[in-house]
Amino acid sequence: MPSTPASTLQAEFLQLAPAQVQELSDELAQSLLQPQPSIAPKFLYDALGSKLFEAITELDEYYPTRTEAAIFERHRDALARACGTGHTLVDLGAGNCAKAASLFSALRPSRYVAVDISVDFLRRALHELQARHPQLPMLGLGLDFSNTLQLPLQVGDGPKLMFYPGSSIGNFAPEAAAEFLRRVRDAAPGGGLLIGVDLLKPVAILERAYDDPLGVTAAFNRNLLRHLNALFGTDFDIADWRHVAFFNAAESRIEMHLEALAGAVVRWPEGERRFAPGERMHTENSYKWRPDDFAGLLESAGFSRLQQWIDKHRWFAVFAAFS
Ligand code: AVJ
Repeated sequence: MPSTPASTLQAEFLQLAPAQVQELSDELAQSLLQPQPSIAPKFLYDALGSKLFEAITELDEYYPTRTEAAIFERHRDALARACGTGHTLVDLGAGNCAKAASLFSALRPSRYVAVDISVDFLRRALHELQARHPQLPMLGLGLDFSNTLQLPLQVGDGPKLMFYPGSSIGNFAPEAAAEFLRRVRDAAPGGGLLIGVDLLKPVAILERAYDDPLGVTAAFNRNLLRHLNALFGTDFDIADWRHVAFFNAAESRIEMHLEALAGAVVRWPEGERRFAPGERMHTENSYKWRPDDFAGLLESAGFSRLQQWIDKHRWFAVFAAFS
């Protein structure tokens, strides 16, 4: 009988503070009764939403993922020199874990901690990754870190490199982004942060990335309604809603909305809301930064010794920063 080598590890998995459905559904009901409801982008990520986002990252129009990957690839040695090796790599919003995995050989972490709200998707990704890296201790955390970044003891107390790629920081307005980054810093005392951020660029390029002709981003956005129906017992009819995405120059952000086509109505156990044609629900912001402004944001959150890497089109930036 073939025996498993003693050094082959099993990924550990923890689900933390599973979302309080009652609290969340009260919040949702309240929002749905506003003139212009807004729904937190975290609800885009059920298991299907995570798959649809993965499909988005393969679109020609969606430049962030491949531009960031090219920066990682091109500057892997400089990144490793800046960040050091042998730390606990904490991947915030790990998704399919591909970005972190691409840096394992350069960063040589001693431990990999993958955090994501989309628990089932993460669990599968992590088990596949563990099979490919049998010697690297891995821990999966099912956690909504938009509320808290309290990491459990299982993460260990080794030096940490926080990893927040993909410009997910773009979901936060500047003030909230600063606050979030402060929490990241507090979660890794004496450690570092490696973060990707999408940059300001011509509007046509931005809008095409968030409203692709194949309709994958539209499906990703509209899937939120399916997720809400499953979580909260709303009865959104997906056919009543269309995807809207545009660049808001005053706020320097892409906005995604769902717009009622004809009169739409949604009912839930304790209420209902009617929408006139053209009424919208705001589902996501994706802020676009100037490199200097983002450096200022990192500093205002208490980070120092900043380094940055930018692609030749100046579409995307990767920063290393230390607490
Ligand atoms: C995962 C938040 C980085 O803002 O580009 C992609 C999400 N939304 N297409 C982004 C997203 C529509 C993405 N982030």
